[in-house]
Amino acid sequence: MQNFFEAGFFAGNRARLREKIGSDTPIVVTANGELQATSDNPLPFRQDSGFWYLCGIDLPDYTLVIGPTTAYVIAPARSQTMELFAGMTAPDSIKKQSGVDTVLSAAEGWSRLKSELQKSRKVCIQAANPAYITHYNMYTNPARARIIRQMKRAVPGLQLTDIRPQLAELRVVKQAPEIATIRRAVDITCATLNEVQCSSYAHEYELEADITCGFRRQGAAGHAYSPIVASGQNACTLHYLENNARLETTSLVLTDVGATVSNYAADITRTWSFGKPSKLQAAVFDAVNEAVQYGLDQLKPGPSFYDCEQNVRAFVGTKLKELGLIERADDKAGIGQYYPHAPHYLGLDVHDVGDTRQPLKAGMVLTIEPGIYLPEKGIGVRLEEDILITEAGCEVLSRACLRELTPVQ
Ligand SMILES: [Mn+2]
Repeated sequence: MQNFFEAGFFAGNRARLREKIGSDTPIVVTANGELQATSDNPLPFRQDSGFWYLCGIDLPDYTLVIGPTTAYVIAPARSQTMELFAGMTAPDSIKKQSGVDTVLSAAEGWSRLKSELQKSRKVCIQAANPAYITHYNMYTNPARARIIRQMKRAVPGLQLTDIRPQLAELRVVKQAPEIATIRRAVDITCATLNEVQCSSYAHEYELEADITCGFRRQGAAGHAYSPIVASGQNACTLHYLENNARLETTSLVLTDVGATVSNYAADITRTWSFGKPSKLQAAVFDAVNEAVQYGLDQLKPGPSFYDCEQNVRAFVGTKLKELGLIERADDKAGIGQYYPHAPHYLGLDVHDVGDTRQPLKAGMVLTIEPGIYLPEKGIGVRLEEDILITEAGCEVLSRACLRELTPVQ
């Protein structure tokens, strides 16, 4: 798979971040650590997106220090046994990938960083998430909290500045190599979905297996997030992940999947029918399909993503009223019940960073994903397109993917 990222991309990101922060305070950013799955077996490693954006190193436990003029990388301390199992990473490959010329051992790097922090008394960091995010019912990677503790212990009274907002401002507008990479991930996802939509299956997991196969066969690293293959009523559980049910010809099937390439995500949803759709299934599909088109007409530089999304919601309201599901088209609570989504950008994180209230700008990548869910009828329809904002309006990156209720078999 072609790698679109050269050292200059990461060096540019470091320079832009330094400029945005507007001070000489050292910036210290840590890689993620490995998380345990079972005994000595880790979960698949996923790099911290902010760390990757600044140096392109895809390995655990490295530390990046960006000083006022130069940067250096601190390698993790590893026992000989660990190196035997995990393999050594040559400093040269790290220099080449990141464009950072200095790679220091753990001992040397930490002693240098400590003396720099003792002088500056201040450090810029990506603030740590809480260890457990109650809203998501999810533990977070402890690497950021760990490095913050380590620095505070080394330099009592150290002042921390959170750089996540500045980093998000940079990350939300995509550069050429990022757009090329997202395009690749989206193309792979489209080609795979087109294949599976024109095949027949007896179970959700068979469909999932062919999607996974399609992604890997075309060189993607895998799924950007856990794939959702949900038929009938299951489609009304927005993050249904079991993917185990039998596929009935009377049910619609919803797939929400995205390949990942160089850590960038695609995120495409299609809903289709294996048999002849019922009148209601067809009507709900048409309503959602029209909402997609309505959304695409809104997206251009100028208005905020949030405002565009509000307009799509209002449009879905008129459709829900036509379907007889709500009495007033402006019934916000009613719309929210059928259409519970929040808008999101797309990038290194599938729900990427960036303020949705700022005006849209060329280079932003986002998705539009209207859906209507009727659990009592066993119908869930969602359609999701990946979109690049351009000077002239927008480009639907996922346009190659069929968006039909009954794809030709
Ligand atoms: Mn999405």
